[in-house]
Amino acid sequence: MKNRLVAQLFEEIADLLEIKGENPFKARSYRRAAQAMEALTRDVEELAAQGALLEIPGVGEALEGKIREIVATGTCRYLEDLRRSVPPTLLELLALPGVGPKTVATLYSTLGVQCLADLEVAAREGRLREVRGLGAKKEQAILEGLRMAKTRAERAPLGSVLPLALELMESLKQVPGVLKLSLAGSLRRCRETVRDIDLVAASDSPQELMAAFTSHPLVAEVLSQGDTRSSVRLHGGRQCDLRVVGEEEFPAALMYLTGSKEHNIRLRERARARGLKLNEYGLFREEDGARLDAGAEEEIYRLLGLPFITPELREDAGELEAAEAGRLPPLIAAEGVLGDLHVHSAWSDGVDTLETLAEAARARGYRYLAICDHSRSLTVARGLSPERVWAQWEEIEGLNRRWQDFRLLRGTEVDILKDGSLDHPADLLRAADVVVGSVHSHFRLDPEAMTARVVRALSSGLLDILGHPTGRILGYREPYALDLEAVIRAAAQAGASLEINASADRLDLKDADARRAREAGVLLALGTDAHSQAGLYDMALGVGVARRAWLGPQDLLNSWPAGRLVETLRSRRKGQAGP
Ligand code: DGT
Ligand code: CA
Ligand code: ZN
Repeated sequence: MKNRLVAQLFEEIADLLEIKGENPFKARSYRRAAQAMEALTRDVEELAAQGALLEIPGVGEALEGKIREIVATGTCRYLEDLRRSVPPTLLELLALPGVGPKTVATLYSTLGVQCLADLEVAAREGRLREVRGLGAKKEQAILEGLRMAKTRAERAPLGSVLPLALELMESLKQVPGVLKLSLAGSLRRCRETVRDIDLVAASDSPQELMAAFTSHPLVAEVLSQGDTRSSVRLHGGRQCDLRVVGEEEFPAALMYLTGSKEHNIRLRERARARGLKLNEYGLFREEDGARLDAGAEEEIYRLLGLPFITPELREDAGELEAAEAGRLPPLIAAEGVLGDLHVHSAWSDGVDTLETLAEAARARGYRYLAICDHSRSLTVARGLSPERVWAQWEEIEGLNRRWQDFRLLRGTEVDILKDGSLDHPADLLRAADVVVGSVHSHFRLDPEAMTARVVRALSSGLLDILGHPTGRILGYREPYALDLEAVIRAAAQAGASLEINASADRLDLKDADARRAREAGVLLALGTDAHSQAGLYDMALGVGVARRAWLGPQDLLNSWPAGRLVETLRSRRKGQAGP
């Protein structure tokens, strides 16, 4: 299907026309046709072959010719001419939030801005605020957008990289001679963002493995290739390094490449203090250089007088001291998560029915799934009125009669309004199985007002879980200005939980904050915020964050069976009048 291609090129034509300041109707007609192409259920190539392109809404004779050309050649002359008429780097500006073709046109014509670097200089020098139609606020927003774009290029969210890495590993495992293959680096430690993908393998035929690696379909460019180390850039831009060692060296190499660097340094000091030498090739006796046999990382730790330390804890954040003292906490594992406490259905802005979600949850082995659709103030997400929530809960009760070992929980994600009041009446909230409350509007309140807003919502006693407590979107939106310490105190006082939102683009609370919350006596709750059954997979990311926060089953609501969970939450909400 070339439908997407045609749509993309038409969007580009529209952008270029607007940037050039040409007749706005012309640009609009290309955009409309692009939208029609996106929505088209039939194959545009077939339509072209049948001479039926004019049946597509918004496509007249001028556009018909261009579609034919694109289908046949992958581009069209009109677009090529337009591309030549403006600096190609100008289109990169469109990736910034709040920067559309009109702004680009203004920046180009008044300040001569041709690329991101020009724009950054102009914004830093305060020249944007002088331009009519831009102003100081826009200048600030553009600087912020430029900064976020830079961090995105350097570090990608865990959830955007992990699937690529796993797919790559799946095929590399099949290569003859491969004995061991593992993730390493920050990805294995489940850091929320990663700079690159580090892989380590042990193999009998390294050349064959390297050849498979560098010729993999996910690879866009080979940066370097050798028998022990190769480096590639994947489609989408992420770098991936593969290190291949002998089987004997594998545990030490894996340990070294997993890091963190700080953890490694502490381990090497510890080895030295015991007359040993630890490096990426193995563990050796200092006096005669003899190798100490270690078949796995566990044995290296044991030879250093330590229990195994799981990769998520290897940050030199107290794990070595705790290991030494025999006080490493038991950590939550995927199997310990009995249910997902934050999921959206097609009743609001999700795509799947309650039944589909329930079956997907059951297939994962969950005992429960909390359906928490949006409340009415969130109109963009088709939020539910109280009446609709009651109706939904009735459907849930009906469905629940089907299962012995599984339960949909009657939940809601109620909006915390600007003043800290809640978007549903107290009687509805008291009757729920699970109440998640979240901020979805007025993100730019000053820190005092934002903190007071959230604290008031928590003190209502009607929230079980504060959803995505800081509101950040990885790589796109900073946490809102908020006194998190005060929020943690308020949650502790109210007996409410804070969410670890496991959605790939949030991971909110983050590891260090979740750990602090737990230390202040607050329980945490894992929720994927899934808007489709596929979103349930993000739980693995949330578990990674929880482990990095040193959380065990006793620290997470998700390890409670449904009965205890619902009874505890409801009895706490009982008799609360609300904010
Ligand atoms: P990243 O890539 O920034 O997300 O984080 P990492 O931890 O994956 O860092 P990376 O890819 O530079 O290196 C992978 C591992 O290799 C790292 O976690 C520990 C080890 N490593 C790298 N450089 C050094 C070093 O200079 N000293 C020691 N001890 N270990 C290193
Ligand atoms: Ca790395
Ligand atoms: Zn939300």
